Amino acid sequence: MDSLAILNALKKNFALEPQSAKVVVVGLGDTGISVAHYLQKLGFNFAITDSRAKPPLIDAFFEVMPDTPVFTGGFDEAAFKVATHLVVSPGVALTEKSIVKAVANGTKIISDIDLFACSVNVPIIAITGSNGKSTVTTMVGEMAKCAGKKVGVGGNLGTPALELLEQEADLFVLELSSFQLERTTALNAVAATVLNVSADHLDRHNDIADYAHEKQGIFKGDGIMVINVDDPVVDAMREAGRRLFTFSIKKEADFYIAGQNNVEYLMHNKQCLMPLAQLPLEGRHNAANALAALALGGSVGLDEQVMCNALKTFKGLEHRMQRVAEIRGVTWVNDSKATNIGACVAALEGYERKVILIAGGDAKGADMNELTPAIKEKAKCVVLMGKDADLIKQALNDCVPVYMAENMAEAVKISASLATAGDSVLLSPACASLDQYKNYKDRGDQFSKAVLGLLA
Ligand code: UMA
Ligand code: ADP
Repeated sequence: MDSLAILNALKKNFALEPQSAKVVVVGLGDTGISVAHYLQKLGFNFAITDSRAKPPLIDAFFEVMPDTPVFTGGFDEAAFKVATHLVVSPGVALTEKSIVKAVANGTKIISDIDLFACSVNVPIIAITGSNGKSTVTTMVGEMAKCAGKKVGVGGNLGTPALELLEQEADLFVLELSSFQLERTTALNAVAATVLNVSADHLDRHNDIADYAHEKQGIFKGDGIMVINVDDPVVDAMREAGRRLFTFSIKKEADFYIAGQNNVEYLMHNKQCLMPLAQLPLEGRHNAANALAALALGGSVGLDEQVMCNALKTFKGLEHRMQRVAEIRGVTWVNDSKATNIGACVAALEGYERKVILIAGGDAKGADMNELTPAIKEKAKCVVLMGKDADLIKQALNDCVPVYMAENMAEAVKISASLATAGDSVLLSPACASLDQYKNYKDRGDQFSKAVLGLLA
């Protein structure tokens, strides 16, 4: 879209005009920096504020935009007072006192996703859910590439949406978090899905109903709804009069799984698309992800056989059910991205034989009792570490043997001493990693390093 059309859309949606707006970008992270570049290109007046004394990216930012006013070490009250618009980064809660005060004074809150939505006139596919977002987003991106489309893939996945505007695209695929959605009003995706809803981020949302409501925001507009009928919370989001595709791994739906002559197939409208066994990913939940991706790709007219070819060669993402090694008959699996209970339960459900589970970290306010039934059924024993290890131990109430570890090296050592040939050791923490690690990747890398160390 050209600048004039973008400016018109910003004016229409948010009364955001370079002549009159005073914009404050809240947060100097990846999102904040992408917003700063965007606003500068369009000729807006803006400042940036960040609650941290020295946000990690500040030096690099000043090298490219040395003249931008930046206020750190707290949100600048004076800047908020004169602001007409706040573009708030997803890592900053809208319940921050100074933001609540600004809203009460009439300041508009918008997100980078709002700015993005006002700046494109090609289809956007939008994906949220408690688990599977990154996998499905990447799958749909691969499908579109295989179909010869120029596709921009990003959002919560990693590349901020506004950075995707730097390259020409005829389709965008965005992973969106509840934090991004709760402050977005302008998105009208051509197709959108909430993959599933289970407890997560309850340290930022009031309760699971509030969290689900924010996720439901992805369906704003009139695009096709892709609905997981196996999840009652998602199923209840259907809207009368809207075009929708359903998917299920349990029963017949628009996209589903069915057996024919002892072979399970991914199906669409009673037609076999491909044998499920040709999907090269562990875990039944990945069949659900593949069906969701097929429905989303189908919504923009991608050819079904091309989409299936993309699925057959899909490598999966690191730190999600990733097989690290088989050592002396023991299989070690890195599922460090399981940062909530739903992901850990899905991982456990994929096993027929009981596993040794390494779990723990920051529970983010979740009720760890919800983990107990799956552990009781699928874990031979559990090795716990991190800030909320005791919470999990209490929830388990001795239903399986529990071992406590100080760090990953110790957790792997204990697991190795408990495992015998034929066992799997699964790192699927059900918790965030930030209490002990830089992020889930760091946690997964430390696991892999410790596991490979067993070979020495
Ligand atoms: N922060 C402050 N003060 C501030 C601003 C930020 O303390 O004034 C802290 C935040 O609490 C957070 C960190 O700085 O711990 C980064 O926050 P941010 O909003 O600046 O984050 P970005 O660097 O812009 O990255 C964000 C997403 N991060 C979050 O939502 C926390 C990234 O998702 C996303 O890839 C990126 O935008 C591009 O869209 C990451 C994430 O962890 C992967 N997301 C959560 C998840 O997947 O569970 C929601
Ligand atoms: P997200 O981006 O939503 O965090 P990922 O694709 O990165 O999703 O996967 C995160 C975790 O959730 C991993 O542990 C993965 O094995 C698990 N997972 C992936 N898809 C699903 C699903 N459909 N249901 C439950 N768990 C899932």
